[in-house]
This record gives sequence, C-alpha cells and structure tokens, in this order.
Amino acid sequence: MSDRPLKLALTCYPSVGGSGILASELGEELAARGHEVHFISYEQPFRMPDGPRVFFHPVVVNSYDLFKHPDYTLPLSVKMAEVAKQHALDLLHVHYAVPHATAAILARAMLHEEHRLRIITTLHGTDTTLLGRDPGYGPAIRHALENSDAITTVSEFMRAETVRLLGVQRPIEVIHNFFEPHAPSHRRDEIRRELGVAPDEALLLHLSNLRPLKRIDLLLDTVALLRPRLAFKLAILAGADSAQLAAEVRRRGLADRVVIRERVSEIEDYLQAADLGLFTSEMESFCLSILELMSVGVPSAAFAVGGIPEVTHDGETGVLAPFGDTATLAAKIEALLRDPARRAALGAAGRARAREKFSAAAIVPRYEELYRRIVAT
Ligand code: GMT
Repeated sequence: MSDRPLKLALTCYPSVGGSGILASELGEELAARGHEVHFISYEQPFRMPDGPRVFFHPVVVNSYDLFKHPDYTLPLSVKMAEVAKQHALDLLHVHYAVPHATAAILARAMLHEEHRLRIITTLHGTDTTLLGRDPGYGPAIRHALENSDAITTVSEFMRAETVRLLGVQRPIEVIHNFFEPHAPSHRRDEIRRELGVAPDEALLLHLSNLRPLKRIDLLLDTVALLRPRLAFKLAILAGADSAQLAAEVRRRGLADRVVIRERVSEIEDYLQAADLGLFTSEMESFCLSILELMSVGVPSAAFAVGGIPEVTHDGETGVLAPFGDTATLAAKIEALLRDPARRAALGAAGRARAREKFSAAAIVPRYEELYRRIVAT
C-alpha cells in the first residue's frame, strides 16, 4: 500500500458540537502528518486549524421564494463534486450522516466515471439515535450508509444502536474519538479568579451546546442538591445562546453558584482550571467533553448512558450514577470533592487512559489505515 500523502475533504457541522470539533481536530492532525485537507461546510468550522495544507470551501445556500425550507443538501453535493474534481481528491470523509452522507453519495454519482471518489461516513450520535428512528430520515440514512465505502462510529454503543435501529448489514468500524490538548494560554489561578472562584471553593465544569438531551434541568437539580453541602462554583461553557439558561439559574436561586460563558475557544484554559466535570445528558454516543477533561487529568461525574461507560469508568477515572439519579450523583460528587487525594488519583488514571486509548497517536493512524485501505480498492 502506497504511503503517499492523501488528498481528502472533511464535511461536518461548523457550529459547536462534538462531531464538528472531532472533524476539525482530525483535519489538524492529518495536515500535520502531510495530507492535504479540504473542509466543506456552510461556515468555517469552529475549531478549524490554520496552516499549510488546510483549505476551506464554503457552501453557499441561496434563498428562493418558491421554497418554504431552504435546501442545503443539493448545494453541498455540488460543492463536494466541484472540490473533488478540482483538487483530485482521493476521498470524502463526512462527519454526521444527515445530510452529509447523502450529499456525498450524490456528488459521487454526479462525478460518474470521471473520478472515483471514495466516501467514508462517521456516525456521531443523534444521526443514529434520534434521526435513525424517524421514518422521514431512517431510509435515507440507511441508503447513504449502504452506499458509503466505509462506515465508522465513535463507540461500541453506537455500533450496536446503528445495527438495531437501521438494520445496517455492512461492517461498522468503531474508531473512538480522540483529543490532544493544546497548552493553555492562561494560568489556572487566573481563570479561577476570572470565574469568581474563591480559594476554598471547588470548580465544577460543564461544557455543551445546551440541547434538550443535555438535560440542563438535571444539571441544575444536582447543583441545588450540592449547594447547602459544599463550597463550589459550576462554570457552564455554553456553545449556544445562554440567555434562557441564565434566567432559569436566577429563577432557581442558583446565581451565586453558577457562572456562564458563551462560545469559549480557549477551551484548555478552562479544562485545567477545573476540579471536576459534570454532565447529566440522557444520551451521549461518547461525550467528547469527558475526554477533554480526562486528557488534562480532571475526572468527571456523569450518568452512565450510551457510550459514556466506554470513555470513563466508575470509581477508576470518574464517577457514574444511573440516569436521573441526581441524589446518587450528588453524593458521589460530594465524597470526591471532600477527598482531594482520591480525586487526584482518578484524574491521573483518567489522563493515562486518555493517552493510551484516546490520543491522536492512538486514533489518527486508524483513520489513515482505513483511508489507505479504501483508496486501494
Ligand atoms: O449532541 C451534541 O452535542 C452534538 C453531537 C454532534 O454530532 O455533533 O455530538 C455527538 O458527537 C460527539 C462526537 O463524537 C459525541 O461526543 C457526543 O456524545 C454525541 N452526542 C450525542 O450522542 C447526543
């Protein structure tokens, strides 16, 4: 198998969300390894790297009076075909199936015999767990998966769900997510001061796009249970508008404990400043944020849903509770925050696990190997 640098395009949602972040990090790592990487999306992805061998191709969606809902799939597929032809791409790697995988299949059909474009689809979460159940999407997702050259997903949980919900017969390769922390640009004490964390207070950290399945109601229930028992602040890094959340925090009388920051890009600054991550989602295929914290030695408390138990282990690298059991979650958080030595041990074990299983060095060669295998067919 030749080891020449590859030319590939990555398509993802550009906004703050796990699949876009993963695609951006993958692009950065692939470019650093000498490959030529083209991002195709309606906006430049939130964490898209700068630098040589990285290009961005915007998809322009015009609005026509005729359409009640503007269509993105067709302009995306036209742009994919155009970039593939112009840059002689070897492959298109789409992150999140809807509508990216369908657009890719259409782009390949438009290119026809002129250009043999390989398509790899990576399933990230709600493209299977939510849309896969929707009769208006399910058959189109199944069609796109059956016509991709390879399918990957980010956890064993997601592989099983994809087979169960979509009946996909083709092999689905599990390639877990990875994270490679950059050096922080501020000191830990500077960030804690900026967030208003007193010297005797612990800092809990939650990062998400606040979508309903993140169950921010349960996050605030947990904070309310901890409030009379512990000195702490919870910082919420919101990847979406947070005005409603701020109002809810005030309504519940939690404003003295909850600090919200929107669209933070220097994420490592906040990761290293935290003592514990806190996540209360009802579903996560993986939960990249838990990994981001683990990578800098910070354990998380979460509900044991979806792929989360594949990422962190209860009592070894973090603490887990059954979904919705905020009392157990709060009790485990309290015990951990009262025992700094145990917290440090869990953090160190988490960092070692992140390095061994979920670092760029462990994961990116698996994508490269897959690309080369598919390109050679
Ligand atoms: O739900 C989100 O927060 C966004 C979503 C996405 O596709 O961007 O995240 C999914 O992909 C991430 C990266 O693989 C995973 O870490 C998240 O667990 C997953 N979200 C869900 O499954 C709900």
